[in-house]
Amino acid sequence: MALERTFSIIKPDATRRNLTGKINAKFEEAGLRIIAQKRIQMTKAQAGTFYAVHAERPFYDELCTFMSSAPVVVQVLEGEGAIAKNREIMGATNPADAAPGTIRAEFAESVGENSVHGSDAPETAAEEIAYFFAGLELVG
Ligand code: DAT
Ligand code: MG
Repeated sequence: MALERTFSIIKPDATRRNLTGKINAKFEEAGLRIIAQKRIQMTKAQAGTFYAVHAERPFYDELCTFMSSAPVVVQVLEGEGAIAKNREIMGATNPADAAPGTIRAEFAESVGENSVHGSDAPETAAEEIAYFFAGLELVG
């Protein structure tokens, strides 16, 4: 399996509850390396661009309001098969369906406020990393 990079967000529901360290521990224990990380607060327009793929979904406005409601931690995770591995560590979108031990099973509050984002494919990972980070900020 190849060394990959994926993009991750620790969402407002998690930063509000001071869960950044506990979530990062899950990534590191699973062998993912945090090679870039910063705390930012997005505007609603910036969240809207990030989630443009969901623009036609009924929850889009609520999603963009939530994602801009408080600080988030944006990060790049590196490791063998990092994209799929991170999706496993995160668990299913709806915490009610998330496997025991996953971040969403342990921490998510609802399907909308579900603690973490993770890229779903190599193309989206590259686009999402480039939206938030300059190349020089990735220190692998
Ligand atoms: P994921 O974050 O697991 O990749 P997704 O890409 O389908 O899930 O959706 C992006 C985000 O949109 C998700 O993390 C939370 C929100 N969302 C998805 N489905 C939703 C729903 N049925 N109701 C409210 N928010 C939802
Ligand atoms: Mg997604």
